[in-house]
Amino acid sequence: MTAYELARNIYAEWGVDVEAAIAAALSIPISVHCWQADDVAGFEVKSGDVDSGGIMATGNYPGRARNGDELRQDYDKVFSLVPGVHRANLHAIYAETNGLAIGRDELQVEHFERWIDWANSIGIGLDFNPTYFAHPKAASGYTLSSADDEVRSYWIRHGIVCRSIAAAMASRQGSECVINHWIPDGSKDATADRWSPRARLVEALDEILNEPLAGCTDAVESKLFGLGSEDYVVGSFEFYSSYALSRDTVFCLDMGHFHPTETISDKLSALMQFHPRVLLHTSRPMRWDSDHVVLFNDDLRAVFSELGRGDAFGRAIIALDFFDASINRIGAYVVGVRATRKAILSALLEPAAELRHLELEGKNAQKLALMEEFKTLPFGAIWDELCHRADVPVGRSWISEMETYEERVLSAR
Ligand code: RNT
Ligand code: ZN
Repeated sequence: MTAYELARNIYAEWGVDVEAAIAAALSIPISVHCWQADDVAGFEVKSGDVDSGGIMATGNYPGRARNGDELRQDYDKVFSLVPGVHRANLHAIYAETNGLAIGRDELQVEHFERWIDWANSIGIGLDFNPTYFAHPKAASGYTLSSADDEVRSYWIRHGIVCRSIAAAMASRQGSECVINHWIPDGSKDATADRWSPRARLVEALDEILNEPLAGCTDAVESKLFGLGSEDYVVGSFEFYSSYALSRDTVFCLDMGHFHPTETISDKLSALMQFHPRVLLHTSRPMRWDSDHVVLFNDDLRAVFSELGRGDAFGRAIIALDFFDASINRIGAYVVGVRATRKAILSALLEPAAELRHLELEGKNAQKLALMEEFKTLPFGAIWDELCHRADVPVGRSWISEMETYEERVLSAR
């Protein structure tokens, strides 16, 4: 008997259908962000230094992708090392404009033509994000909520052109394109007026999202604080949760956007009583919103376990959001994507019905005991089998592929 068969039998004794769990785990899409490949730099023709907009990649490991071809080459490598269905998640600053400086309010789908062709050629879907940061017009710290009419309307136009790009992507790929709106707006220190920026943000978003566009699924992402917006973030949790609910828009929760001891896993069963869908940014905050590479740790497992227990995988859109410039970036991707897929598989293997039943019966010691036993079941053998079926490297063997790619490709950049 193989290790997998043994493991499958052990889970079967728990009433878990391992075959069904593997198939389901492989079919859930993970949207892989493009910005780990180049430390959120983008391809824009830049004039001088611009403020990063409150997010920061640290490190200077060699091999950063410098253009679309290099980034797509990195994506191809990553996709060959991770199992299951994936999508690629682009930001507007990854437009390919042939060296021309194009205003963000003038971007068109033609600037993403090469991305769309590539995605279609490898059979994946694209998701999209307007880039409301790292730009001279974001230097004041305010974009869509700015009091300056000219600045605000520039960013409104950006949001509008990005939605039409997302709709065009959706029609070309034959699946929805999720477009996530995150703005850095806020204040470093004690602000006198927390009201007006929020009122302006409601209006600006209403203007951007006014027209329903086929295939374009809008999401809005909240945040607690950012670098340079420690005192006040306009788009807070309460703001966007309420906005999304009242405007039939998807609410996005990033694992790094809360107080250090606050977890998003507890929020899902509350929010999803009301929100039909949520977008998740899997990330790993360390002491703050540090965007470390996602690992298969308790936090991540708890998020997907909640989706499993609530039978809510079909209502969650899963996307990654981390960036570490201090290690091999392909390795960062593969570790993070594999960890996320592992957490999905682990959630689908959980004997949720039995645990619920024990709890209902008041057998709480038994429930706790089973939860503990579950942690040491032979999960590794099932994960390996999933990788094997998806025709990607099993176990540690992908590491040498990363090293070869570094030698041949990354070190030449
Ligand atoms: C920032 C948000 C946002 C960005 C990306 C690049 O705190 O998490 O999602 O990380 O859009
Ligand atoms: Zn995020």
